[in-house]
Order: sequence, then structure tokens, then C-alpha cells
Amino acid sequence: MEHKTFAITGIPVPAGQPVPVRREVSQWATSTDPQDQIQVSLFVRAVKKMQLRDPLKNELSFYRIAGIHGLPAKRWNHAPSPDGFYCAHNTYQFPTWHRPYLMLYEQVLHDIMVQEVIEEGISDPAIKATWTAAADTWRLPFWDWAIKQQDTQELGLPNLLSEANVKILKVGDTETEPFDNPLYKFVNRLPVGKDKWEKVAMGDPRMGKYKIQAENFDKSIGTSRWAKPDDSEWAKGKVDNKMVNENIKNAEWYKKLLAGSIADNVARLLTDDYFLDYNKFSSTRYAKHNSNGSDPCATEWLSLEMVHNNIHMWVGGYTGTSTGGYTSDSEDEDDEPVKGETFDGHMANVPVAGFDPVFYLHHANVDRILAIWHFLSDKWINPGDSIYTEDLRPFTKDEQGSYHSSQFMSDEKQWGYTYPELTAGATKDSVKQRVWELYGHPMM
Ligand code: TYR
Repeated sequence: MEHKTFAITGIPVPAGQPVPVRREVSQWATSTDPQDQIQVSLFVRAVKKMQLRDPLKNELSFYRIAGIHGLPAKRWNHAPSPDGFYCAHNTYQFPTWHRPYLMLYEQVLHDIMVQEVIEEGISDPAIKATWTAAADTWRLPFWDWAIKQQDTQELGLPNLLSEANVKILKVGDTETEPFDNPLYKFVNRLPVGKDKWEKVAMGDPRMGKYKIQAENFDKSIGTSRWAKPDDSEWAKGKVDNKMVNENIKNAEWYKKLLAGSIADNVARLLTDDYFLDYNKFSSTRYAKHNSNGSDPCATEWLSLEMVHNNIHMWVGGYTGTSTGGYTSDSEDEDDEPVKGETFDGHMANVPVAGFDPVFYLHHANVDRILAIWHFLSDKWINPGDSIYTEDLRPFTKDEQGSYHSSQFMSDEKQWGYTYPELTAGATKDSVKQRVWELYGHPMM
């Protein structure tokens, strides 16, 4: 090998400790536990530092990692050029491709916490040890969009994902300070000279060749949610989280194939019917191949990917005419969907979805549902299927260019993380009970 590739191994589990847990973001961010508060500060600061890395020089910058998913459709990690985009959608690789993608994001953030935030910011050895221990047990939080958030007591985004400014601990301190929230939106910058930044469009020609699918994303230097692409503020990135929250609350399934609340559908995905077959559970591909009428039953349409698709649209925003959508000033729940208004946002478009920082917390919840399903079903991809051993490009497990494959992706604990429901001592009964408590009885 001429070049070393990036070894995605998961964050090491600290010696003698249980496998660390990916936490539900709204509980974690409002926790009064000192270690949680340190972790929130480290996480927010690390995301910010990653966003400020030079996208032209650093493959581990936020721009380049986000760009693995879709645009700029550039080679990453010496992998062969993507055939279109690297990301896997409408295929049975959908859940397993996104698993090492999140592990990469998590691992890079952990490295930034330890090597930059702590190393540069703390000199006192005892405080440094406390903050390092917090970083080593930190794992990427998940946004459970099916339940009411701890801080708002409503369905929708938690404050950590919706506020432009957040209060976090000062580095190495027990006092808080206000911080420009990198999870609210991502603004793409290039360093030009010492301390000077130039803001560049996410699809700037200097970033490489690609085809734009949705209009006006080549003009955006900041990510948007429910914005109007012809609005003067579009380029900066306009975020309307009230619209995100209303759409999540209304759960008007954008393809009208699903019905019921988000929780209903998550509960249904975690029932016996779905424990028989990985394909049926995992991807929209199944419905495409197996439905034989215009009104197939829910079990043919409902898949993990289908629920996930709808969340993308409700966070990003989409045009009211075809699908139904609600304006932020509509107080009345019974309001008719807006007609003829054009909304858009990064999360609603595959080529640019990874640029919105909410993407990774959304996908952590998708990954969690996958982990719970695997625990309850003991199923995985059929070893006879070709995707079982196929390379999950561009993700390598060592520095010699060996790719991850779906075959070895089933046990998240082996990769150094788990979820609250699946910690030591969990049994199928305890997990089913917990699913029941969280999501209720599936709609009949
Ligand atoms: N394209 C998907 C749909 O139409 C939604 C989606 C958007 C999925 C962005 C993934 C993504 O990254 O259902």
C-alpha cells in the first residue's frame, strides 16, 4: 500500500469498564451529572473544531466526512471513486453501511476531544484526568424522534439541536459559558491566511466535480431546514425548527403509505412479524420487490429505512403541494396543508443530507433500532446474500485498506458502544418491556 487508510475501529472500551452507552440526547444534555455535563461540553466543542478544519486539506474535516455520504462525490480514504455516491439507500446495505459511517464520525470526534480540546485547554493533571475519563466513555448521542424530548416535553428537536446558542461548561471548569451551537447548522469555511476565514458554498467548484440534484445547493454556505431556496437568506443557511417540530408532531407520512404516530411504527418494527426476515425489516427495497398492488398492507411498506426517510423529509422540509406540510404560523392543528409553497433543506436531499449536523444523531437512532431488532430477533443478513461480504466502501478497518463488510457489523458492542436498552443484564423480555414502555402498543 502506498498510502495508509483510516482504521475505523470504534473508540476503545476503557479497561475494566462496561461497554459505554450511546445516550438519548435530550436526557443527556439536561443531565445534572458532572460527567454528562463534561461530555456535552466536549462533544459540542469537538463538532465545532471539526467544522472549522480545512476542507481542502483535511479528509477528517466535517466537510469531507459529511461529503462521504453524497456530494461532492469525491474519493475518500483512497477508496475507488464512488459510483454516484458512496451512501447506500434503497438497498439492504442501508443499515450496515451507515454503521461504520457513524463509527468514523464518533471516533474522529473522540480524537478531537482528547488531542485538541483537552490537550490544549487543560493543564491541571487531576482535571485533565477527569475530562479524559469523560471523553473515553463518551459515545455519540442519539435523537429519539419517536418520543417526547426530556427538555421540551414535546415531540421534535431537543434544545441541543434546535438552539442557535447553547450553554456548556468552560473547558476544565465547572462554570458554563454561551457557545455558538455547531449542531444548529454547519457553515462551510476555508481558512485564508492566519485567523481569516472565507465562507464557501458547500458545492463550491474548488471542492471537486459533482452533479447537483436539487437546485440552489451550490449556493448554500450554511445548512437549512424548511427554508425557501430563493430566499435571500438561503445561502447563509436558514433554519426553521418550529416547522421541523410541527412536522414531526403531525407525522403526516410523506408518501402516505404509512399511518399512525412515529412511535406506532417503531413499535411495529420491533414485533415478531419483523423478527423473521432482515430484508423486510431493513429497507424500502423489500416493498419495491414484494408489493403487488397499489394498497399493500403496512408490513410490506413499513421498514426501518422508510421511517428514516420520512424523518429526513420532516427535518429538511419539502414542498407542500405534493405531500402536505405545515407552516410555522399555523396554530390550528386542523389547518390544511400549505399548497404551492416550496421549502427545502439539506436533510431532505440525499446528496447533501450529511452536512446538517443533526444527520448523525438521527442515524444513531436508526442504528439503535437496528441493534434492538438484532438483539430481539437473532437475525442478520443471510450469509448467502452477496451483500453479506461486500465491501462497505470507503470504510476501512485497518491502515492497509481492508474494507469493513456487513458480515462483521452485527455486534455493536464489539465496536465499542451499545444503547441504554441493551446494557449488561438485558434479556429479550426486559428489552421488549422497555420497547413497550417507550413506544406503546403497536397500532393494529
Ligand atoms: N430520498 C428519501 C425519500 O425520498 C429521503 C432521504 C433524504 C433519505 C436524505 C436519505 C437522505 O440522506 O424518501
